[in-house]
Amino acid sequence: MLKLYTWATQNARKISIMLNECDFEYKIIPIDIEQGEQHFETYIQLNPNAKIPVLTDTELLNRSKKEEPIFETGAILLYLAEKSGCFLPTNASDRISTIKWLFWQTSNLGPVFGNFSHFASALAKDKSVLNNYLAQTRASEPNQYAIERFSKESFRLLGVLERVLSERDFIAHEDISIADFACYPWIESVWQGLSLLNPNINTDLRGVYQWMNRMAARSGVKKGMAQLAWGADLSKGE
Ligand SMILES: N[C@@H](CCC(=O)N[C@@H](CS)C(=O)NCC(=O)O)C(=O)O
Repeated sequence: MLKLYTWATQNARKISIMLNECDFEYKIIPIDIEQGEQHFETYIQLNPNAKIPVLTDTELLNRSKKEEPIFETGAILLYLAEKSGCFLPTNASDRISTIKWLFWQTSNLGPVFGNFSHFASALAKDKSVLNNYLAQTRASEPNQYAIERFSKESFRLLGVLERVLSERDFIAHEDISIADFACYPWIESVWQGLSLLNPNINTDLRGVYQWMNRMAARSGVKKGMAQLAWGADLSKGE
């Protein structure tokens, strides 16, 4: 039995996409980060870093025969890829390419887009255009230096992907992989904000835009995105 301790955010959607793409059954345990539940002692025991998501698996036990919780989305994706035998190739070069792009996402795209959203969302006069979490945690006022720094770096990172995606259909190699699942929810969530800065984004970054459409058309991606869409009701548990 798999349990996903989570809230509805873009980091969490990487995992709900993977779970749906692999047809895994799983239960959602809501951790309401808008109410600070990530800081509860019971949750800190699962993730000392106090962030969602965490995955547990009754088949994954530690040396004391207790469930070993998995935190960090990159680690969760690798675990699920190994468990399912899907979306992480066995041949050495495609496998390491998948892993390197996965690390690229968690150490570049995620943090930079997160900072971009945090600072740029302070420009929104009407809070209701933002998701609840951003409305609650965004910078208190626009900081021009930070907005410029993180929007410039966001476009640079998308340019890195554009070079790759103008040559092939998916990020790490010819087939879809956990690297695509890691990048998609983040790019989907900032695209509209970035298009306010560059109205020609769909044509300037045509390869990335077409990849987004390819990703959005997949049924596992659709289900995973919908399950943890902003404001989704997680009380039903699946
Ligand atoms: N590097 C972590 C990032 C996780 C993360 O930042 N989660 C956010 C939600 S998207 C969170 O828990 N925020 C609550 C907080 O920062 O207190 C991962 O990939 O799992």
